[in-house]
Amino acid sequence: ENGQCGNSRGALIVLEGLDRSGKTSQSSRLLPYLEGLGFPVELWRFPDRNTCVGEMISSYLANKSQLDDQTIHLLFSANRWEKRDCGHYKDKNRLAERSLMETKLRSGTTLIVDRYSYSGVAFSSAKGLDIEWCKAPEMGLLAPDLVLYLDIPPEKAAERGGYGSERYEQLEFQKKVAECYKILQDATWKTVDACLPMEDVERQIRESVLDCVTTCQKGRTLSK
Ligand code: DGP
Ligand code: NA
Ligand code: NA
Repeated sequence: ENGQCGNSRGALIVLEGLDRSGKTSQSSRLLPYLEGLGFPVELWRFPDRNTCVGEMISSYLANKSQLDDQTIHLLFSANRWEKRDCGHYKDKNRLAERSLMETKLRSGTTLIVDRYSYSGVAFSSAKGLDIEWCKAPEMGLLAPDLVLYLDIPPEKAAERGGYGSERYEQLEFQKKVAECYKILQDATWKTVDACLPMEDVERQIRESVLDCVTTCQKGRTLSK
């Protein structure tokens, strides 16, 4: 009875947090949980490195290419836009086959998304870019129903198995990102203490998500 019916739509659930905050583990644990309850659900992530834009982002993150801060900001944003949905894309065969966000949600599929616009604004404004300028290209993307912020002190995150070699995985920079995230919190946010044992984090996430998915099924419209 949890499946799609009538006007019901899927929920757009976003996980945010610093690198090594546990988003990726928690989102992959959330997937089988919701599936087990009978909800149609998919796990997405941004950046999506599989598109042409995503390949440029990936190369930048690996320090294999250099781009100025504004340019990479707009590419991250474009990577979200290309996965959104747009009526006129449907006429173009190449894109028609892609499953895009709005179509998925309308058809009743819940999306768990590992990073979204908040990463876009937090990571770029941490470099010193104007926050309003950073927000502008995100406007018009689908608004999440729930943002789960996995809260962890940057020092603690850095201790977790160490960072990889990607561009942003440095303690001093992550401290700035954490400050920027704090400014962005809004009514859709649920902050979860990511320092708790994994099972406790998981339990809190499950509770909030179940609430959200149930509300969305009752026919809340998609907002932008
Ligand atoms: P991930 O694949 O989740 O490890 O993300 C790769 C890195 O890119 C990570 O350090 C966070 C950062 N990032 C994710 N989204 C954005 C974005 O929209 N803008 C910027 N500037 N950085 C982002
Ligand atoms: Na990362
Ligand atoms: Na991640």
